Amino acid sequence: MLIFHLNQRMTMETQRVTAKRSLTEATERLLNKQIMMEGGSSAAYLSMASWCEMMGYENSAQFLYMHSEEERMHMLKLFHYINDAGGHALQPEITDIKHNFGSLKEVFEDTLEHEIAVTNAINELVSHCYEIKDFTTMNFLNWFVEEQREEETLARRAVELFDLIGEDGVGLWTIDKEILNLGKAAAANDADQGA
Ligand code: OFO
Repeated sequence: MLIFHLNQRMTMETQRVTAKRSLTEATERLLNKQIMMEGGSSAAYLSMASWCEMMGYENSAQFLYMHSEEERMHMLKLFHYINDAGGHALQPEITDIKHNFGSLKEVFEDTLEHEIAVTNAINELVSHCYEIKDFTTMNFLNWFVEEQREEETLARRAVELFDLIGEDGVGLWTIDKEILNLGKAAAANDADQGA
């Protein structure tokens, strides 16, 4: 019985490997690279959240824990797309996580830098799809294009708070509070748009 199941499974796997598909190997590779980036974002924000919590920046920690979950959701979106298109989504190995930060401002400057890098990577991916006329994947990636526009703006607004409010006196306390407000406003906006 076990042999029958194994044979059946092997037949299915062979069929899966040989089934025709429109997704090219190059696109699959690039999508897997993007999985690594989204997984890296999730891990980086989790590490930032932990540092903020440890330092007593409770609101920023909450914002970053939420953001880490969101990035994991982005990674899973790519997993399902690749597998549904006949490819194989690969769990990325994530290393080189930054655990310590010089200040709260540094956390959000790193976030902004990271979001800009992700936007550039998504744009590269879209441009590749356009060149090879893979409009199906390009259409799927449009969601990420829009998401990056919002996330880059959100990170920029967070960094701006430091100059706007100033860090002296109750400044840092206020910034910490306002950062969570920014996050909540963005989440409400996403919910309105059904994202
Ligand atoms: Fe995945 O949205 Fe930003 O990085």
